[in-house]
Amino acid sequence: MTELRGALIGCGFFAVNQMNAWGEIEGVRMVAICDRDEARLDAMGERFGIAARYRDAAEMLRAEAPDFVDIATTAPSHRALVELAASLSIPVICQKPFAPSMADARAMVSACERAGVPLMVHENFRWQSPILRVREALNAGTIGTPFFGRVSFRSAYDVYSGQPYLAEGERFIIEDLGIHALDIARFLFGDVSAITTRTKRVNPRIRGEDVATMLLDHESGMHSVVDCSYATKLEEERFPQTLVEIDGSEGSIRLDAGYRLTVTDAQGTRHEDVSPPLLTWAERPWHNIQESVLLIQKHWVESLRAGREPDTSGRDNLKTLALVEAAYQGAASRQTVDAASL
Ligand code: NAD
Ligand code: 89Y
Repeated sequence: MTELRGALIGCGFFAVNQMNAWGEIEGVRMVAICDRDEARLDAMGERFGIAARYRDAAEMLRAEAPDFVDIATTAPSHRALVELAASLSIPVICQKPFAPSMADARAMVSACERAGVPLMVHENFRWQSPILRVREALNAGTIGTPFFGRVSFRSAYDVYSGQPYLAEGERFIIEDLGIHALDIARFLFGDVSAITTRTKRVNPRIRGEDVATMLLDHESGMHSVVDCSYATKLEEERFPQTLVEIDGSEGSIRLDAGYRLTVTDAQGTRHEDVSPPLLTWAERPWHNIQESVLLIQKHWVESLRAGREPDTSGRDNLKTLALVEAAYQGAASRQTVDAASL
């Protein structure tokens, strides 16, 4: 097996997880890192023993010619960096949110397609092992035909201290977190034809919305509710658990707090603890997300080696991003938005 040489752009808050996960994947070596901010660049370099450090992404990619590049910057920089990778024929992973607009996202997908360059969006929530177990239970078919779904994320965890930009943008929860929940809804229930959205800002110290409730019409005919909040103070903080409800003609599935999976069907009710493992480098409560980073990056390596399109390719992610745009449009107009209109 030939070794894959990777390079990272963006040495901020979340990239540490990506670097830790790369370190666990056999046949991959991260050879170079880049950040405009020298202090962050050096901190990451020291932590992971990487000497090849660059302030400029183009300079790094030209000098190192890596087998892939992992972009862990925030959305405004994504288009220029993905187009740069495509122009140099370097396979590319890009963090979510993929782009600040559909126009940018489409341009990035086209640039990579024209160049024949694989592109995956780091849309990792569908790779959380509890969510994978829900899909397995659903695919087993014992609950019959699903007619209702709910994907719910409600918390009051302080995400602003680690990611201060979340408090500053005009858009917040749908673009940052709801995007994952919408992707999970697509993953479990299929593509969406229309979306109806209501939003609110509860926390007066942030600029965007911190509560969103969305009703989805799926192409299959089923309906689901995707709800998210960073203003929900509960007896027990659940961050970053996504809860799921599915009702079918012959039974139901619940992923409840504490990673408790319950399946009810003609055989009766079964409970299962589907808690994610605590990886050596992970820490609670982030371990659920951290495990999904490892799983999505393994999927990238397998897809790249096999010449297969990754499940959360740029092309696939256009559909999730379109739901984000449609949700903001619908929240503003208070109208149901046809997903195809985007
Ligand atoms: P951050 O601001 O802490 O880090 C981003 C880094 O990128 C900064 O150090 C910045 O200097 C650098 N940077 C920006 N543009 C650059 C450029 N052109 N060249 C070189 N360096 C550049 O951000 P973060 O909190 O780590 O988030 C990064 C992305 O990860 C965001 O899009 C966020 O939504 C996403 N994220 C994803 C998950 C997940 O579970 N998938 C979780 C948290 C954050
Ligand atoms: O940025 C967000 C993400 O993708 O997962 C959780 C998060 O870090 C805060 O909402």
